[in-house]
Amino acid sequence: MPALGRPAPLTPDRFRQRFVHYLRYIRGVELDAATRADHLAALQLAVRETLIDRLAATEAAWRERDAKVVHYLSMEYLVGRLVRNNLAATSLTATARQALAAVGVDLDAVVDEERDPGLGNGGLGRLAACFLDSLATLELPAYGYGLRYDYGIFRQELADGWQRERPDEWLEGGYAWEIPRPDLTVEVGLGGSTEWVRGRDGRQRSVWHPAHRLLGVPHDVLVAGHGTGAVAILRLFKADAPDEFDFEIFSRGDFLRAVASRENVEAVTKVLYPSDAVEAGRVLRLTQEYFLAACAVRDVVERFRREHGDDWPRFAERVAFQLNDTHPSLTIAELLRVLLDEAGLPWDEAFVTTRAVCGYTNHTLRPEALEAWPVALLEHMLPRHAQILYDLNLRFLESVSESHPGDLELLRRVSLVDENNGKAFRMAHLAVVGSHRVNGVAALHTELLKRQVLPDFAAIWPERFVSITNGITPRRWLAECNPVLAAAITARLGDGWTTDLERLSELARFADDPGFQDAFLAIKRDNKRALAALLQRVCGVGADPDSLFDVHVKRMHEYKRQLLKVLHVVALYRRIKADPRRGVVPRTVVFGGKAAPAYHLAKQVIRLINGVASVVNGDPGVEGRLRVAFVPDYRVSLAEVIIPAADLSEQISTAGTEASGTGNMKLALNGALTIGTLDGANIEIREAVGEESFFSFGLDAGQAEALLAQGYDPRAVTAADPELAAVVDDLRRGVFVGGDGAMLRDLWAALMEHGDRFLVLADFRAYVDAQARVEALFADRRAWAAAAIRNVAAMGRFSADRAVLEYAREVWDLEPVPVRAAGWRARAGESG
Ligand code: 26Q
Repeated sequence: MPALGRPAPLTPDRFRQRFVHYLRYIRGVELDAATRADHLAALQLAVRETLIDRLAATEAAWRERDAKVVHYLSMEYLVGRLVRNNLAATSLTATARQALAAVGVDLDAVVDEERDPGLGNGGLGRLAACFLDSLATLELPAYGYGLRYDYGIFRQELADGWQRERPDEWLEGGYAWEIPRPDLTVEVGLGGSTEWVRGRDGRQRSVWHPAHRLLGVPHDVLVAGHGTGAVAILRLFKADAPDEFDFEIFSRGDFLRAVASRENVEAVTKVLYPSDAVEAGRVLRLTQEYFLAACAVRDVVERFRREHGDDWPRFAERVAFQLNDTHPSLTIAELLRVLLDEAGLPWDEAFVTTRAVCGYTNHTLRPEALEAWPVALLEHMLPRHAQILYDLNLRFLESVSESHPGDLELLRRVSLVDENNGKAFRMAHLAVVGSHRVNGVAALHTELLKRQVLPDFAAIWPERFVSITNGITPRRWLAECNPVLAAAITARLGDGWTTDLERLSELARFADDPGFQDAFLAIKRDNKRALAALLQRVCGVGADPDSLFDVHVKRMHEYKRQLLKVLHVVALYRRIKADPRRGVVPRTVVFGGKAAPAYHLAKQVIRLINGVASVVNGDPGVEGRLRVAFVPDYRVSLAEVIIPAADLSEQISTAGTEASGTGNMKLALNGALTIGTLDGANIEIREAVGEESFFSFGLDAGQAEALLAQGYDPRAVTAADPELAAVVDDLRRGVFVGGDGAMLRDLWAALMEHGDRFLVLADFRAYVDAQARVEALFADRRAWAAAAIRNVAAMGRFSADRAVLEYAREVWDLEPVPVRAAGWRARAGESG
């Protein structure tokens, strides 16, 4: 045990013993009969043992200091594969490699067996995972709370060029990283009614009698800090039915109903909603959101009570909650309920406490993506919470009318209840009223949030709004996914830069050093060869590693404008066809991303990309000058291969629509130059790397907004540009889908008949011109290498460590707690 002095160093020999032990006693196989899956599980368990030692040390340190702890609440976590990450964090990579080699097992092959837990959609979920990595690394006491979905984001297949969704059975065969905690199971109520009763103090209080009780069973995944002994705890709740649930009904002989009810309960964490578009308003989604909030609050309150009894004034000194978008915003109502009804606090005290502990991060400006739940639905599902929300609204509106007497319009606008379109609770308003800080995720985003989405709140509480630009963990997104580049950097800067990313700035000294340029280009070329092999394997596309690797990977969305990129590809193809001997910069265009299953236009774009790919790749006249690949099932583990191989990063959202972006940071950190609009964090990346190393183009947010407001005529824009007109006409005629003009008609119509709401046509010419500037620079290998190296050197600010430290200071008031007990230091021979 770590508490009893230094553990014996974990030698390869002892690691091998652990490995063989788990093979035999957990998997029940001997070495010679073990499969790859057995190897993976035994390896995971062997590493997990070290993480569990660290957990004990971490919790002891928190307890000893009586530390404040932040609880990050998110419906999504995209943690990715963990073997490589956890080996690196515990300094056990070399030990494990030797240990496995000694029994004839290749570590890299085992690592490749691991599945991605797809418990998220995209950026918001991956951000949560990066933040846990940083919290652990910075020794900031943290829990992540989430749901343990049986089915994560669907697996994407292609059938005739169309997206087809397949269930993601990520738990099949077990998930060795998780530690079930049935002893910490919590109870969650749902439905039923409320009743007024007179308390002993003579006051009337509301008592909730839920109709149903569900259980939340925690499953913990430990997130190891790098260069420290600390871990963060990712606690995922699985919905379960209490035993008596079906037993009562069962004993009445109604077996089928019993099964049905149990299944209804378990359905709550059955599947992740695969959408940040279209959906919403769904009962099951609201149930999921409440389930997360209720499990988290119960877990935190129980721990607080064990340690501090009912010393509620101390609650806000020990606890912070961070709401990852409005999805967990019922946390505010649930905490109020517990403090009022269970702790018996007066309203003002309950509210001041709730607001002091909660912080809200907004991730979207799109009005259709702002959550609003029908009042009737919430009253039915959570009658006591509905009461509390009405009380809260009343007090809030009273305070507003005191400071703005007579302004009824203002009251209508800021109310927690939208009275316009069939009464609904506005979750963003709840999150702002119930939090002491509200943050946007990039400077522009926060400005637009204050100006467009929540202007009245920004006027009432200007000090409540702060901007915290997103970041990414350089451990996963450089050290692990691009180890040779990382080693080249370490050779120049020494180590330590992965936990102090600003030190990358020292790399600028080597930008004009031909030796480092050659090394950089050779590493990039190797990464491109690895990606080319993958493209051959999964897409049947042969790519030349010397071509420009042009990468557009992210969720499929109109506002992200994959369509603009395809139209550019069509233009390039037309140029080659028009002038077959034309000298061009050879280019490989790589797309990847999932479309929400109900998102028709996004699915049409996937079909178009695949149509263009098959025509272009199948045309012998192109002679390798242009290749197009759509990589199916884009996910964290594929990102780790694609991103290190990119030359050019496509960040081309309509200005004012992408809150921040984080793929933009990952690509730039791996030495891709960016072609991008002045949107989200692109603006800050451009500022950091300098205008000459960033290919910006197109309308800015103000211009885009103005153009759409004043009315814009896509047909006139198209008619005025012959190349664009020809490209759009190819789309209309179905040239890339076998001449079927009907198939992608809606896509064409979105541009030409429905106003081109994302300004694809408006930005087309500027985009094509910017691509010409890209080609000119790419043709000069040394100039490109110098720019790309400067680009990497400028990425220090985009570490998730910086972002998390800003939250700790400006939102959570959280201090690190050193955890040094478990012999964490990387030394000769390494120790565990
Ligand atoms: C809401 C209601 C019902 C069902 C689903 C949802 C839902 C699910 C996922 C709403 C939104 C999301 C995901 C949003 C997201 O990923 N946003 C991205 O967050 C990143 C991290 O801040 C930013 O970098 C991106 O700009 C932003 O698009």
